[in-house]
Amino acid sequence: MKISVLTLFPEAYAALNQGIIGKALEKGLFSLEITNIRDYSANKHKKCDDYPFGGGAGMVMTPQPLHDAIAAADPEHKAKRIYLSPKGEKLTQAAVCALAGESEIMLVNGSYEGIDERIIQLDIDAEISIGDYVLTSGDLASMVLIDAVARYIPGVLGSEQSTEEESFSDGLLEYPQYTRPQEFMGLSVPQVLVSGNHAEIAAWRRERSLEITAMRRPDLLEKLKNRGEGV
Ligand code: 4GX
Repeated sequence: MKISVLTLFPEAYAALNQGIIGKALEKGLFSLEITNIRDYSANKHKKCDDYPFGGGAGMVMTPQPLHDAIAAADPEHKAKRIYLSPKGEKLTQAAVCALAGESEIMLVNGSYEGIDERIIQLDIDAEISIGDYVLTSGDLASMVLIDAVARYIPGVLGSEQSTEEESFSDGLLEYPQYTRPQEFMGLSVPQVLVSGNHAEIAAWRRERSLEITAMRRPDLLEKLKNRGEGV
């Protein structure tokens, strides 16, 4: 998979050269191509924003640098071109999984009060939001999306980790995890987890998943019931 990113803050993406995603990039399991939108500004000062028509606070990203950067990064429109915005469709695990099935995605990042609407009309295939809050640019949202999508690329997660066994994939929140030592600050690991009885461990984990989901995310349980899944 190829992920291209268009941004005014290319250095921010160094954050992805760490940990599991950094390792996956080193191994070439997917590629990341970062384009600095400013490099495409035809303005003599490399300006990429201007005042909004109609007035109002803040600045809007001008269409020319964005349009030219998009055309240069994806001349044959092979990529699914995504604009990150609070107005977009909410990112879910199902949407992440679907995006991981694309061969190329492009993430277009707006700063300030957003980008000229004509870019969305002309060049963008989908608008995605990572949640109902407002960031200063799309870049952290893009990195969230890249991180979540990368987990589905074969080889990115170790064989012991899996995208199957965790929260949201089966529609439930995850059961609690424990590791050594067996006692810490007077708190013991639940006895069943050290019993060696795998059926009892699985049953205990299922119970804890159902319990925490009922407590914190009853909406998720409701969804499972409506899908006719026995929970
Ligand atoms: N999920 N932001 C986009 C610029 C902007 C402002 C107004 C359109 C309208 C965000 C999110 C997010 C901050 C990215 C504002 N674009 N992106 N940017 N929530 O908050 O994805």
